Parts: sequence; C-alpha cells; structure tokens
Amino acid sequence: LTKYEGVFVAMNSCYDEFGEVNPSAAKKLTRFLLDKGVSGLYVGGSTGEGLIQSVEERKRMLEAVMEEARGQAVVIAHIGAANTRDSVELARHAERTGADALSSVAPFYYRVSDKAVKQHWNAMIDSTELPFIIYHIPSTTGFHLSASVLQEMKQNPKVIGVKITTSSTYELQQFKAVGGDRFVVFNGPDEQYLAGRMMGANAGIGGTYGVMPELFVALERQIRVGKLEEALSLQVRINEIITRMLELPIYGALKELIKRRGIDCGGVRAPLEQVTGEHERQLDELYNRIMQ
Ligand code: NAY
Repeated sequence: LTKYEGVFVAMNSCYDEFGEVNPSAAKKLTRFLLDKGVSGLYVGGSTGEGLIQSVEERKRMLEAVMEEARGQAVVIAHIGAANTRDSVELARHAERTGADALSSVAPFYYRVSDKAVKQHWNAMIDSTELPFIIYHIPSTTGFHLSASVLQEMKQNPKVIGVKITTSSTYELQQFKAVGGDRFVVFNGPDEQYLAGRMMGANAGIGGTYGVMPELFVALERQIRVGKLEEALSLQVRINEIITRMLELPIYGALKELIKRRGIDCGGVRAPLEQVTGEHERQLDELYNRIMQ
C-alpha cells in the first residue's frame, strides 16, 4: 500500500455550543476515524467548511487533527481560499504543523483565466516543500480543469495528484492517463467510489465516509482482493444511504449523524443549513441503516 491509497475522510469541522472551533471534539473525531482503519484525513475541504472559516480557525482545526493523527495517518490540508495570500499563509502553517500534503480548489467567486489559476496554485506550491493535490470541483468553483492545464501543472514534481469531484468517470480516467502511473487520482463523489477505483482512482476523498467509515473501509478491502460482486452490493447499500442523506441538507445531516455516533461536533456554520426536528425520523432511519 502506498501512501495515497484507500479511504481518505473529508473530515467535518467541530464547533462548540458557541460555534467556535472545538479542538477536543476534533481530536475525538480524529481518533474515532483512525480507529476505524481509514488511510487518511482531508482537513478543511468542502465537508470541513474550510471555505467559510477564518484563517485562524482553519489553523486551529488542523492543529487539533495533527495532535491526534501525527504519525498514524496521512493528513492532507485543504488550503484553498478566495485569495492567494490566505492560501500561502495556510500552506506554510500546514507545513509547520506537520501535514503530509497540501490541496486546493481553484480560486472561486471571480472567474479568472487558466493563467491566473495556475499562478494561484503555484504560489502555494512554491511556498513549502510539501506535495500538492489539485482539487477539481467545477460545480462549486466554476473553474473546469482541462487536461492541458493538468498536464502543465504536473510538470512540477510537487504536484502529485488530483481529486476529481465530477460525476464523469471518463474524465477521471482521462486525468489518470495524463498523470501516469505514479500520479494519484482521488475519487470525489462517494456514490461512485467503486466506479472511480475501477477507472483508475487510487483512493477516494469523501465526506460521507466520516459517518460510515466501516462501510468504505470494507468496500476498499473488497476491491483490493478483487471481490467485485460483493463490492457492488456494498456500494449499492451505501448509495441507498447517500440518496436519503441528499434529501436532507447534507452537511447538517453529517454533523447530526456524527453526534449519533458519539462525537458532538456541533452544527454547521451559516449559510449552510442545519437539520431540524422535522428531520429527526429520517436521521434515525439513516443511523439504523448505517449501523445494520
Ligand atoms: C470535501 O472536500 O469535503 C470532499 O472532497 C468531499 C466530497 C463531497 N462532495 C462535496 C461537494 O461535498 O463526499 C462528497 C459528497 O458529499 C458525497 O459524494 C455526497 O454527494
């Protein structure tokens, strides 16, 4: 098993009752996930609410995770921000804190050129010695990474991989072809973990893994030993769960399910939507399905 293979949890952030980052809950969540046998953690991404936290909060969250995970799992720090300066600061902090790799979305809100996107990423890459993983999520950033931009970025040996959150496994396979054997491709949509792995992804980064790590660790194991029919049944079971989760505000639902699993990470930060009392029955059903 190389360093970037298997199940990487896009970790939720943890808040206290005042909505402040809660380091002790974050450590507890880290411990819970590591004990389930996941390969690594992805901190401060979409599920992790990094994009709606201050730079200081993002640092505090990563520090808490590192305290618990150091030497025990691979930690990827998502440092993407709307401005390059914040990302560079977060990159340097991640290196000091001991993260294994950096990752970033394309700049968002302002639609900038390919050239500006490359400059944005290169500023982060040049600011540390850490490896870098591009986070391709065009549905939220509005930036569609082309094979040629990927090709150019990959010329830098620090660019070791790409995380691809689109529903096209064809695109995933094309990126793998651009990257070559040693380039790491992470599957983004949890609904197609198996498909992504079959089409060349080495690993997956996902938010729903965090509430059902056992199922994804088992799925990965079946893929590795070539039990593909069993793997498909498990992916179908997982997808029945995810489909029901997507009927709720997903990030709020993930937080509630984590609570049911014994770790209180608080709610989600506005403008993300909390789940409310009316969702109670659906959450109970989801929890039961996960624990079956
Ligand atoms: C991240 O940074 O949080 C992720 O990589 C998680 C990827 C998730 N996509 C988004 C947009 O949050 O886990 C998926 C997603 O929640 C899941 O597939 C359900 O659709």
